[in-house]
Order: sequence, then structure tokens, then C-alpha cells
Amino acid sequence: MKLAVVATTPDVHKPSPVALLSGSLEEKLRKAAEFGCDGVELMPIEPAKIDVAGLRKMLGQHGLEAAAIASGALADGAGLTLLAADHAVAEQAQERLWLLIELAAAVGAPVVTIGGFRGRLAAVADGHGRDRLIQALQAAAAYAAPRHVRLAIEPLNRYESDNVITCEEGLELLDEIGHAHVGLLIDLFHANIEEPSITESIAQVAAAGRLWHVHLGDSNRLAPGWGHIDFGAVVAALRDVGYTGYLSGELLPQPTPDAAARQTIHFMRQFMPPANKARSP
Ligand code: LER
Ligand code: MN
Repeated sequence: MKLAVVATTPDVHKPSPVALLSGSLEEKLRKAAEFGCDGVELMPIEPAKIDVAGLRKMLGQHGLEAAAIASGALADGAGLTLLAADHAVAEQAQERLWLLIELAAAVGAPVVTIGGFRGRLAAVADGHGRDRLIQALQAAAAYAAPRHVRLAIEPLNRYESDNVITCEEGLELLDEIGHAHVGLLIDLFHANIEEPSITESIAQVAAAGRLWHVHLGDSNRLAPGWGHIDFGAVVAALRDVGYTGYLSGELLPQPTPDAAARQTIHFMRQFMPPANKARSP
């Protein structure tokens, strides 16, 4: 298992409510490495404006992986969602998703996350929102597969979404999509609100072979340790199912974006020491 935090790329000019780390991209990556991250989940808004070669080089210089590419800023910052009422906007959203997939392939990120970027079924007046969502995700999966990128659908709590609220609903959607390159992302903040048992949901999604990414956030969406989720039990459940992917801090940047990132990594490291500092046999 590896640790990351979410950070916006330089093309994002409006602060994201859930991204961490402050300063230039170089400063963000330096701090991520200093705090002990294995990778960074990158949150872009206009991927075409990113200096991809420079980004790759900077990640390498700091010994960091691209843990994932997040789509959240497309919805929050640009109003682009797959279920937008205006078809032209939905089409623009889908085209932007292609660019996120290309960015993921270019920087070696294994997944593109899809949470609020789905949009709301209520926005689709003709009642065919679910079909539209499934078709959009099938097309995206077909684009992602040959690029060795996978899509991680994120169940979101009922106050933020009207579709895919629980992991069970997520697995149902995956069945309908029917594509091997689409799996789930469990965000512990949302799971704490909606899942009957976080650890059982981890086991259920992993048993389906679809647990591909995890977002860290405590019960109050502060950094782990500042709320009441039992992260020791979560890490034990992830270890039990053989999860080897990322746990990525995506949470409120309080009291500061850097303090929240530092707390996330320091608190989680007590349950999962870094590979090179593992206990001797
Ligand atoms: C938003 O609450 C969230 O968790 C993001 O990952 C999805 O856009
Ligand atoms: Mn999330």
C-alpha cells in the first residue's frame, strides 16, 4: 500500500475544496516528498495546458509516482459533468475526460477518478440519465484500455450526488457498464456516511476484484486522526484483501493545505511504514 495526497496542477487557478499542498508545482512536490508521500494524485482542469515532460521530470526528481489523475476540478472549477443538462457541455466534459486519460497514460498514473464529474441524474430531463452515464463511461473505458489506464468510479454521499451513493450501487453500475477497465474508488469520508460497514464494503469491492483506489479523509473531512474513523481497522481490512494501491488524502485543506497533508501522511504511517523503513525480519 502506498500513500499520496491530492494536489492541483498549475492550470488550476481556483483553489479546490479538497486539494492539499501550497505553492508552485515544484514546491508542492518537494513538500509531498518531504512529508513521506509515495505519490501525488494530480488534479488538473485544462490538461492541454500542462507541461507534461516537465511534470514527469519533476515527479522523478522527487521520487514520486503519479498516484491518480482526479476529475473533480472539471466539475467544481469548470462546471463540466458527464450528465450536464446541456448536451454541448456534456460533450465537452467527455472530451476533457479523454485528455485526463491521455495525461494519466503520459505520467504513468494507473487510474482516472470519476466522482462529482459524473453529475446528477436529476439534470437529465428525459429520464435517460443512467443510460447516458453508462454509455459515456463505456466510451471512456474503451479509450482508456489501450492506454493502460483504468477508470475508478467513486461512490459519493447523498448530499453530493444522486447516483452511486454506496459501494453496492457502484458494483451494480460496473455490471451494467461491463468493461474490465472500470472499477471503484472508496472515499472513506463518503463511506463513513453511507456504508453500513466500511471494512465489509472494502471486502466486498475487493472480492469483486474492483478496488482500485482509496481516498483518505476523516469523518469530518479533516486529515486522518482529527475525526473518528478507525483508520487502523481500515488499513487492516485493506491488508487482509491484499490491496496494494494508493491511499490518497483528499480532504479539507485545514488548518492549512500543508499541515493537513503532513498530518495525513504522519498519521497513516503509524499503520503502514514505508517499504524502505519496514521492520527487519
Ligand atoms: C468530492 O466529495 C470527492 O470526494 C471527489 O473525489 C469527487 O469529485
Ligand atoms: Mn473523493
